[in-house]
Amino acid sequence: MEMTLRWYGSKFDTVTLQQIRQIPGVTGVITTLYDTQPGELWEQERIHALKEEVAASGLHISGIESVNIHDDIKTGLGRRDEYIDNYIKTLENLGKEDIHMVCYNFMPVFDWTRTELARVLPDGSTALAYTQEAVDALDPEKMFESIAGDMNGTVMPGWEPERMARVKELFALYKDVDDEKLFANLKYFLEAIMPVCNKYDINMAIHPDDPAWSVFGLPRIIINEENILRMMHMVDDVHNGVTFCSGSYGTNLKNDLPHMIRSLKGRIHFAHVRNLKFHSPTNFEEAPHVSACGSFDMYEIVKALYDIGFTGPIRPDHGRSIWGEVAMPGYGLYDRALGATYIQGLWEAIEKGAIRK
Ligand code: DNO
Repeated sequence: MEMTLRWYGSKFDTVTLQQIRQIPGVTGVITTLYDTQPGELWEQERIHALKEEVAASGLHISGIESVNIHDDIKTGLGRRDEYIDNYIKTLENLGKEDIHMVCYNFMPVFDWTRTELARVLPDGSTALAYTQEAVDALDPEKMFESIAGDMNGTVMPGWEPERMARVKELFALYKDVDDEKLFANLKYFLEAIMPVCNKYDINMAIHPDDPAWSVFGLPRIIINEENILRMMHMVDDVHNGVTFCSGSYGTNLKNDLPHMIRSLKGRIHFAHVRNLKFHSPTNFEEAPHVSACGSFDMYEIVKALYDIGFTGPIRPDHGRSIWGEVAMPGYGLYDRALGATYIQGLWEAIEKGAIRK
């Protein structure tokens, strides 16, 4: 594995490349052209400039999170073929710049959904949190408004104000899209992009739906082992893989995370490792990465990744806001840096333990 950190680019992130470079063991960043819109073609020059900027700080680009998918592709409507063509050209440009991993999601309307961005924990830190009760009580059109005040002036991925202004229209777009339709549209997209992925050896890593169930009655398909295996088999190519995000699959306590990792051997191209603390099956917060602080056995999760021979980029995921840091919720420096060193500690112990046996 390679330890990485997500970085949104110097115009958008409160964390600098220099700071990331100083986190022990972190050698790469997972980044994006954050100001591009879904469906837009990424020019090679811009990718190249980003690559140079990252390289100048002594790091490199380990992958992209995300090249977002236009709603016409997810719904199978309108200009989907044109947007798929742009996606293919974007992948080609990434490949030419020697970038080989792309994370994306196929979630309708909302990307990841949390109902609180700053739940205060007993130690005074704040964390992202979710309760189903809050979602059930909310008009989806008010979802953005309900959390916007806690975004610390940042633009959160999937929660861009321009997109949120169109929520009603987006809901209308998905009105005839059910799980089967979404699977079919995903298949159509994957089949179209696999040739370019093969040509440039680009690993596509679909991000799970977060939370891993339907919200606001919208279809959500990347939620459990059965569905991801279906997705992998329907376009059976090694480049059609997944982002294993413990905090997303883990929202559903029925998902056995280490078991899922083992069943996805060879197709996990990217790992997001984080812990959650449950108060009930539908009320949880994003805990510090350490096992003792949350509900997951992080040792078992990292061990499963080690056991399947995972060699891709791994990143700590959302952190709490600690030590007074003001940043994009989930994406401050300090708690994620602690997460990065903790995960590396687990990895080292597992690796050395395995060698000595
Ligand atoms: C949230 C992230 C997601 C993820 C996308 C991938 O913090 O994990 O926004 O990046 O779903 O496309």
